[in-house]
Amino acid sequence: MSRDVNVAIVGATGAVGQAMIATLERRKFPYSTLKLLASKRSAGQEVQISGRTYVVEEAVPEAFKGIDIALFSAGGDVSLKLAPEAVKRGALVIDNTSAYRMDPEVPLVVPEVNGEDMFGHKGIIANPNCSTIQMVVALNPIYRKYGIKRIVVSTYQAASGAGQRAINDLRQTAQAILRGDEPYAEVLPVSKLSKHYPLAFNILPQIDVFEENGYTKEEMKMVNETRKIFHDQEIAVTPTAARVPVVYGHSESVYVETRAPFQLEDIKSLLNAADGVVVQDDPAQQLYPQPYYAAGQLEVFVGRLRKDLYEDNGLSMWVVADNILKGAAWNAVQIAERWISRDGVKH
Ligand code: NAP
Ligand code: 3JN
Repeated sequence: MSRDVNVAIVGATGAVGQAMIATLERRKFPYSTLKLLASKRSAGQEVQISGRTYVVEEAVPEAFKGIDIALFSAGGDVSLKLAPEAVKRGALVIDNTSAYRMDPEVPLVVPEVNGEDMFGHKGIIANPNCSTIQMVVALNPIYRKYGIKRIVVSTYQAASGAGQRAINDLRQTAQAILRGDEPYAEVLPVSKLSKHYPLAFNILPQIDVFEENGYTKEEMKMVNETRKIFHDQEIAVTPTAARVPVVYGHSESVYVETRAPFQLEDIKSLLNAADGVVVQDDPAQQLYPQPYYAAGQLEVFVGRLRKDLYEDNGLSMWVVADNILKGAAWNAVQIAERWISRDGVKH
């Protein structure tokens, strides 16, 4: 039995925070109060939501008094500092950063895949990385029936995954190149590094910083998060993450080796019946998922389904989703919806 809840959004002025506000409105989420929190810089800023004016407040511990659900997307440092403060004051925290994802005490949840895990939380529920979310939604029905031994995935990630500044960088480098000028890039591949490359008319095979093993942090998130969500440390994940000149919508080429043999038609039926999945797979009609059309949608789109030419248990597919919605804001709001519909707001 649910009742109206008091919700706070931390990082409300950011790309993900704005999408969280829009998603709460789109879903008619039953909040009785909504508190918008950001840094000191934005305190006092006014935001219009469904004809009402909200004033952004600074995110400080006292701001969580009386809050039932706090949606965090202001970066890992802010979550590490303020999520425990929100929990201490009785809030359920749904955290969009990587701060707590691999903490064994914190469930890492994609509702279509391991929704039940959320009910074991101790105050914080973590939202996975966007690239992991769309991949596991597409793989879940296959994993449940046939098991998965190995995944080889290449991502084609949109600029919006790196925030508003990266979107601006894509636009201004595209305009410069189209004018015939030398592009001046300021943000990507990683904004804290001094060396930047234009994303326009280009592909950057680096998302986040490199680790000692030669994989990037983004790639290792896909490895570790996938295993945690499926509760299966045996799955081998081989990722390559790249940034492409698309504004919204991550795409992934996914090759998977199942444990048991499968028929392709059965995989299509499973995906057609799966929660949160839309199959777009008709080569005769040139029908396949594309980020241009997935932008603004809540589902994960799957197509280009085909059996491997050499490996009997091998399957290839193309998976696309809106990285800011299913990859972040919608997954978080979906967790909040499940929480209030099953247990009310008490925890
Ligand atoms: P963004 O557009 O740069 O927004 C950052 C937000 O954080 C702004 O609202 C900013 O407020 C706020 N903020 C920054 N420092 C703060 C502080 N000290 N105290 C309180 N608020 C502070 O970034 P974004 O693209 O929305 O991403 C935000 C975070 O979400 C990322 O760092 C990441 O952890 C997470 N994220 C997750 C996924 C995913 O895959 N699930 C995808 C993208 C992002 P001001 O306006 O006041 O600066
Ligand atoms: O680059 C992308 O497409 C997704 C980026 C996600 C991101 C960006 C900055 C910090 C994350 C994340 O959610 O993994 C984080 C982080 O919290 O570590």
